[in-house]
Amino acid sequence: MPRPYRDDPDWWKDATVYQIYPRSFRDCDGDGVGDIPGIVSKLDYLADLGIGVIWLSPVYASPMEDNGYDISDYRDIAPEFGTLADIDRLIAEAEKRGIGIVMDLVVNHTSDRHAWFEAARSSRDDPKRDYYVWRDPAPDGGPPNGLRSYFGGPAWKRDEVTGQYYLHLFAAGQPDLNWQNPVLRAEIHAMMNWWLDRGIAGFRMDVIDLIGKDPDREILNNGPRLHDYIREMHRETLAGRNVLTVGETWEATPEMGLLFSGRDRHELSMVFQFRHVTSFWGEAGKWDPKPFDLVTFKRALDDWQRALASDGWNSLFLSNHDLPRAVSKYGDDTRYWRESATLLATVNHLMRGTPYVYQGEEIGMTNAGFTEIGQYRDVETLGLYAERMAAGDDPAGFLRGAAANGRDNARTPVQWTAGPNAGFTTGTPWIGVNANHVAINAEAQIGDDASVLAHYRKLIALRKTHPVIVDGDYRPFLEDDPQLFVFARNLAGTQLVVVANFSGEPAAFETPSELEIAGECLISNHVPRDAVSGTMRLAPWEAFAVLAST
Ligand code: TEU
Repeated sequence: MPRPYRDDPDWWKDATVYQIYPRSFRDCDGDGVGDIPGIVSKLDYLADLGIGVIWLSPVYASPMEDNGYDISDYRDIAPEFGTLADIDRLIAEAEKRGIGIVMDLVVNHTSDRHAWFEAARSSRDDPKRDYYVWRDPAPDGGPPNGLRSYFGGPAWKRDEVTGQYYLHLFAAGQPDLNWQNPVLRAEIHAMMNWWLDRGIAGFRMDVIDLIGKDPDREILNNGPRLHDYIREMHRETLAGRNVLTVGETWEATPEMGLLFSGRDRHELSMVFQFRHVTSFWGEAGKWDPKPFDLVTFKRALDDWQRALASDGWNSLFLSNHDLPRAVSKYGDDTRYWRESATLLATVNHLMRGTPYVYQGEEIGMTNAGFTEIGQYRDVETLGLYAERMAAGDDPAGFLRGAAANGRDNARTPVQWTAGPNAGFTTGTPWIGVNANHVAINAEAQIGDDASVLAHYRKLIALRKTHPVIVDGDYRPFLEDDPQLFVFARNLAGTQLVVVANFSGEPAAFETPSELEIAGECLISNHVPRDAVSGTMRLAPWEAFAVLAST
């Protein structure tokens, strides 16, 4: 099959992206850690699912303080994951199946073991010193200002050799790069071109909205020169190559989304926005979750749909390696597990944008169910736990927050079979396997037409055969309804109506007159429905989509 991304500059609009967190995907050599040969061994499974792109979380050389988001060599692979030859084989084998590989570009920071940082910290006069952000101590000898690390504690660490502090917005082993330095920027561009020349299909850009930061004014996201840097990056690396780029932008507003992804902006294909996620974080952030409410959730998504209606492009995702499992967060992972997992997929895949599936989501994997701090491996969870306990917080309260929103929820091994370690490894897994793998696993769902997996396969196939799913405009209905998620997509004489009962209770849906149609049931997780009309009685977590000519 030809590479889908060679000719059409917008090829990524009808593709579905599958995210792999390599450490937890599949282990081939029995060391308990997933690896690149493990990914190659599952390419047929992924091709069968129908995805067009794999976004690979970092596989580069790394001390693994943050599972590879701390890179010590951008041009090498971590030995536990494999070799450069393995990645070349992955690119080639994926390409044979019409799948492009998108690499994770982590350039807000490196590892403190990167050769650049080792040189930089060696003396104040080293030519690489300015690749990082160094400041003198405050008059009292403490950190230069009050910036905090996202992983707990101050964002500055004093380096004994030179007596200055360096900035680390994440772990102390993740020093921030200084994007104000043009030589550093040129190094990054060269590295990106080196990867692009290897035949990858694009980049997912880690915390890219932080690179324009002004640490002295404590401006982090969306700093003054952010768009200049991205446009320069585009000019130097992406221009003329039909690749997919998606920026991780926690603080982007819908208006900023248009700046990042607008047609003539020459920046990115799309960004990940997080308002539908952070709307349910409390005062103390993710560790203090707020109850879900559908009206707020719909508003967050609809605002982005509206803002990017005629220019720019949305990414559509409900989960990733930093978030809890979607079915546990937004659905019901016990009584209505299958229904709610398929409802969430239906809604996510049928909005306007490129859908993302996080590994295991397609089989309805649930949160980890960890109850003790010793089960966690995540640097963020452990860092914040230490910080909160030192401040005298209640450990049980923290553990409740971590069980709801901690990053390890999404990092338990992919459940391939009902067998030992869910078929992930023959060794000892680096993090606990969810006990529910005996019921929830890929093997049990392959060949079952009523499975969550079959539902994903169907949704992914539908976007390839129905242009209205890719190009149709989006119109929300019943925006204030706390139970129903309803929208229409329209394109040149066709209308697609999507109706979802986002609750464990039956619902009565009074069809608005604009949505009265009779046609074909494209997908359903309950009884098939080929019309939308009158008062419809919906089952708990029922979702369906009807397509008709208008
Ligand atoms: O995530 C950025 C990020 O901001 C989240 O870790 C976030 O800070 C946190 O969940 C909020 O509580 C990216 C990667 O996706 C993540 O895995 C990395 O740890 C992080 O950047 C550093 O590279």
